[in-house]
Amino acid sequence: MTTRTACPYCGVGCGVAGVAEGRALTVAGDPAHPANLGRLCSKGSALGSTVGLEGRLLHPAIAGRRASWTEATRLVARRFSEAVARYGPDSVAFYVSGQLLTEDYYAANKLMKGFIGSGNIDTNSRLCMASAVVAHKLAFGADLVPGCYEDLDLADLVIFSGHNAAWTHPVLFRRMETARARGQRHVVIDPRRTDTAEGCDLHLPIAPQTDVRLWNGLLADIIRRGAVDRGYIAAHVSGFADVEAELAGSDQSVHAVAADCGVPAADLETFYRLFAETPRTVSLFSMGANQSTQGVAKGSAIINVHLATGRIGKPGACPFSITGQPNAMGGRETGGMATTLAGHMDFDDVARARVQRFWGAPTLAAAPGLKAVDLFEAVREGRIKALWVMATNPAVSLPDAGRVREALERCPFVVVSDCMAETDTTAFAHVKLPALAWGEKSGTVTNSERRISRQRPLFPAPGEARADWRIVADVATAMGFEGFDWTSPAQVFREWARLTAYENDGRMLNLGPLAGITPDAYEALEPVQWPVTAEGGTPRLFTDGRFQTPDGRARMVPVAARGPAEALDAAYPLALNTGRVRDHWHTLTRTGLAPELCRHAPEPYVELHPADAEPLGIADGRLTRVQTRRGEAVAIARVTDRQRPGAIFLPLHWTEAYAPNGRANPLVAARVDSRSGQPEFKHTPARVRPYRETWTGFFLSREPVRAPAGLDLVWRRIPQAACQLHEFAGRGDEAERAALRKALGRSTAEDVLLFEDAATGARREAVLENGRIERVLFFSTSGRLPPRDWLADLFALDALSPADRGALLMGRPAGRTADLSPVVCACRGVRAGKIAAAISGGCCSVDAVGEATGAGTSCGSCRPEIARMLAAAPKPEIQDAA
Ligand SMILES: Nc1nc2c(c(=O)[nH]1)N[C@H]1C(S)=C(S)[C@@H](COP(=O)(O)OP(=O)(O)OC[C@H]3O[C@@H](n4cnc5c(=O)[nH]c(N)nc54)[C@H](O)[C@@H]3O)O[C@H]1N2
Ligand SMILES: Nc1nc2c(c(=O)[nH]1)N[C@H]1C(S)=C(S)[C@@H](COP(=O)(O)OP(=O)(O)OC[C@H]3O[C@@H](n4cnc5c(=O)[nH]c(N)nc54)[C@H](O)[C@@H]3O)O[C@H]1N2
Ligand code: SF4
Ligand SMILES: [Mo]
Repeated sequence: MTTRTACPYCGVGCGVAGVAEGRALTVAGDPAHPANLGRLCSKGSALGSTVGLEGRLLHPAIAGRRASWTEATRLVARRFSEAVARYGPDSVAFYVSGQLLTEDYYAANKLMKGFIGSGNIDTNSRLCMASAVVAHKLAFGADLVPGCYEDLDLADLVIFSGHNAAWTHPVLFRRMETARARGQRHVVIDPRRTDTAEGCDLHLPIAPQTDVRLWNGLLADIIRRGAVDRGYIAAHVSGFADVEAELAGSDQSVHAVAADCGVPAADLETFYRLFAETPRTVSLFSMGANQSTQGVAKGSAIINVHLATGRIGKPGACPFSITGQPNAMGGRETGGMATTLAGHMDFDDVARARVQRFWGAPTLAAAPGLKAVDLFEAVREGRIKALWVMATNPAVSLPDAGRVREALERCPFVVVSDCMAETDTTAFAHVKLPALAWGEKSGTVTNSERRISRQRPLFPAPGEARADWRIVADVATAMGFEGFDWTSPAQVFREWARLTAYENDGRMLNLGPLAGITPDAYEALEPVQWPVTAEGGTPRLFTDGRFQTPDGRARMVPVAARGPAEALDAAYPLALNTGRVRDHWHTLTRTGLAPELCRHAPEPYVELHPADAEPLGIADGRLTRVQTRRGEAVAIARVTDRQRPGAIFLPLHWTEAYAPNGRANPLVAARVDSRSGQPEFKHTPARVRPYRETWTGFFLSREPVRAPAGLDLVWRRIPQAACQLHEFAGRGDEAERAALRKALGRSTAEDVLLFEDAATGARREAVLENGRIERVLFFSTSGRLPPRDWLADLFALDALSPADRGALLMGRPAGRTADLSPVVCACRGVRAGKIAAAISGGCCSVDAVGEATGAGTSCGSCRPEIARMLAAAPKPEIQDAA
């Protein structure tokens, strides 16, 4: 039986058609879902590899020992009640996530703001969407996303502002590539030449954090050209004169702006002209805009331009803040952020009284609570006595992560609800509560275009795992509160939909017609965009030029260009930027389970420009230290001119479990935008140094192994199809290697193959049991190690052939050379080497490469990378026909 559900990863919100058999799952894109029309990216396609039960948290645990639900629920209720009784409601906090369902979010927010009576519930969307939320509220009167995906099909110009859509919203990107075939143009504003920028019409590799200057310059240019829509402004917009006055305060000539932004004036001129001439323009903005101490200003500067040109509420024209997580939007709706109350209502007396009445709540939070970074600082300072973390991994994902770990360590009572038993955050939990995972849970999510979709279960609940909304409701009931006696997600949803309609005197977030939805109708709910009216959903907002402000007019907001919070200096001369890779999702708790998703970027890397690498002796592929005033990471150097000189990039994904030295966030400063509280993840002053390892090695085993304590190694675990690969490097001598050998455990097996060469420092050993390979450990002081693939594949065999056994310590099968290049196509497992061979063999288009190698023919996420390889390949000589 096929179940229609929604992908648990990004905010595109693709529909997934899944067929489950036991715990096995095959997935395809849901052709009927309007977000993806049947497509999936590499992550969505690999969902089947991530739904096994290995590593799952399947029963509650208190202080590391198994406990019953009754015991765990009572303990959590008691500790929270005690803290509230002794220290007041603001002594407790929830830290939640855009990966919760709307029903979960609604329940958690109701408990904290309505019954405990504190505003202290914040979400990881603070790290993600908070700046856009504030910019929306300033301009539109509420956190409203004007556009829809159809606008991306209809636009003639799409601007990607700090948005690497090719990797982070791949299915939408492919949709826009289709539009490009009919002439849509793409401008990318990003300091890096990303796969989104590769092959676009115009890439503006701006100096980090100069977006406000660029967008202000654009508005000034539009004014100069007389391209302002005076009629629209007169009818629908306030604040234009103030913005104009602000712009007049500095030199807005194209030359001056281009110089400040570090881009060629001619390119900026091209962009400005293209914008002025193209009414159907969508400006997408994402983390390159939001994750900044000027995040709100960046959003406002973008929205200002659209308001001044009347490019909003019209087909193919809008500013478009794209959401990251599957339900970032749902959290913003329900009140998951400490700065809103619920249902797009704030903390004014009228709204507070209304929500209290609706909930029948004994009390109500009087004021906004602590925002994520401040919240964890309050935990560290001992002001928070009990903390409950749900569906997020703050020990990895918050900035200045060392400080966050200190906070968790010091907190008297930490509860973590997660699907996985061992994350960097559950390590600090006094109580672990097992949550249902994707494929088990049931409820709704809202994607980037305000579209509500159902997540439906494919499997029965494993072990004792429970729905997040139910865990919250049980604790609320155990605390003695009424109003949490729901028995299904449909009931929670109905109550939520009723709240959106309750005394609604103009809130656009309104699901009124769904307030009476029957259980059957909830089961069958088709994707629908809010506001929901009697006629159905609403694709586009503001089509009548009315906004949710008291006078119905949008507001332009003057914004001044500033620098980043912490300027570069001689000691830390490089701008550290952080972000995502194509096939991984955040802290690897799920994509790390799919070996095919671990191949594209197997281990932590740092991208830097040759001009920064060469003087320091940093070569491509070598281990490199990245240092800031807060911490250090070690990563493989990728020396490339896709980076700007002076700027470096480190992915955010790796954790204690996978690469303890490769974590980004111990390095990132916890500086936030003063209005949104969103951290500046994209800019921390840094420096790089070669790591200078004296030896390297790798270890293959059937089970994952953690980096041994007490040894100063660079350690990475890379899951393989049939085993676990551990790569390491050290700076010590033979004693260090001996200590590692000891830590990895001596084998009791009889059958040990060993090769040692004291002269070259090489040592290779393989352990077999009953003819089956169990472990392989290779060391080298010369840097020469064989490829790992063939050895890793041997773990799939029940017994080795004599030939394989003979070749084992060579690390490669006799007479065959292996392709060591990275995997480009995750779905078909095609490596760069094979693609390069196809290109030099005459394939001159992405499709031709696909036909020859299979690469790019499944989900298509790798197509931009293949295009890049094609563009970089030497062109065959073209003979002029005489
Ligand atoms: N594969 C994958 N996809 C994901 C996720 C994932 O983990 N993996 N996570 C999801 C989530 S939660 C989110 S929030 C989204 C994020 O999606 P994106 O925002 O596209 O992702 P990032 O890589 O964080 O950052 C985007 C770009 O901002 C650029 N940038 C840095 N500084 C500046 C600047 O000063 N100005 C400008 N204009 N650009 C700058 C970076 O170089 C980077 O290329 O992705 C979602 N999709
Ligand atoms: N340096 C740097 N840091 C960043 C960013 C950046 O660009 N640079 N981006 C930031 C952004 S935009 C984001 S969104 C965050 C993301 O950061 P996190 O939210 O910390 O990352 P995830 O790995 O998605 O964590 C989700 C956790 O919830 C668990 N989980 C999954 N589903 C469920 C469920 O249904 N219920 C429960 N209870 N648990 C579940 C997973 O196992 C996992 O442990 O990272 C932020 N951190
Ligand atoms: S684009 Fe990929 S990750 Fe995002 S929702 Fe679609 S399939 Fe999932
Ligand atoms: Mo995000």
